[in-house]
Amino acid sequence: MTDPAILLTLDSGVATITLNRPDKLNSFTETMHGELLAVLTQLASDETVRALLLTGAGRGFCAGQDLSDPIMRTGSDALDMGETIDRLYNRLIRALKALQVPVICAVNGVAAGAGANLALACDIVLAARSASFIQAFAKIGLVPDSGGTWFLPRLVGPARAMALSLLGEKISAEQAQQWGMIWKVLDDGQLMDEARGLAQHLARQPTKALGLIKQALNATWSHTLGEQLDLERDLQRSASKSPDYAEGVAAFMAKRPAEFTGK
Ligand code: T3D
Repeated sequence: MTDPAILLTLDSGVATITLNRPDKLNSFTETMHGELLAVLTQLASDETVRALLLTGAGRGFCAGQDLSDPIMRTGSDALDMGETIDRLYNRLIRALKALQVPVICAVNGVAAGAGANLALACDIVLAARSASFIQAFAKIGLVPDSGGTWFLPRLVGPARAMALSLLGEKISAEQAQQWGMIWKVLDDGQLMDEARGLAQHLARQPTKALGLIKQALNATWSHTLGEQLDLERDLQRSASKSPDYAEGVAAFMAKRPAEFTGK
């Protein structure tokens, strides 16, 4: 029996997904896509889940597409990468970005190609000091996908996004942090403890409000200031009607820690 390509654990409101093809640096096969999408779909409708942590097994985070997978039939008429991008990678990134709960990525090793962009699609990205990021696409005659041409320029600016994409150069986790591509670099031995701690912290916060914050910040890129002010008004109206807002104010006034339910 083959090992599952995706491992899922659920604990105290935190879902942890581990990409689990360590001997291939957790690169994507069609099977892994199917398992990951199924898990994300399951989590999206599970109200007990209040934070998601994504990481990889072994020494890599994810090396993008498994170049030996049959769907990569190079030179064959049957190959329609537009179709596989639509059906697999675009669905994955859309499903991940649609999650209302905070998504933390713990990049435990190399993140290449679609693996790098999968990490960038997450809300808070932590990386081990030994990890690295590579827009590997141009090296094999492809174009960055999985949202890379959308995330990268917004995170690091157009000059760095262009050079990283055209050169396919590996950058270190520290460089990625200095450029604002990721949130934090941690010593390798501390990465998972910190990532779990962060996920557990977020799982105790006002989940509904966090979802609305994500909605606001994700919408900002295509909005004028006027549109964003209107959106903030609408989201604040919604947040202010939540039980967690009532609890937050009550706890503040009573000088006690808030006990948010996520509602
Ligand atoms: O279908 C579609 O829609 C297409 C979508 C495409 C999206 C993409 O992601 S395209 C980009 C694909 N990814 C790459 O081009 C990256 C290829 N890998 C590498 O460049 C290097 O492996 C790394 C820089 C990531 C890591 O280098 P290193 O030296 O640390 O490790 P390694 O020795 O190269 O790899 C370790 C093993 O993993 C090795 O297997 P072996 O020899 O021990 O049996 C290697 O072949 C395997 N591996 C690594 N990446 C992939 C892979 N096997 C299949 N596909 C991979 N992407």
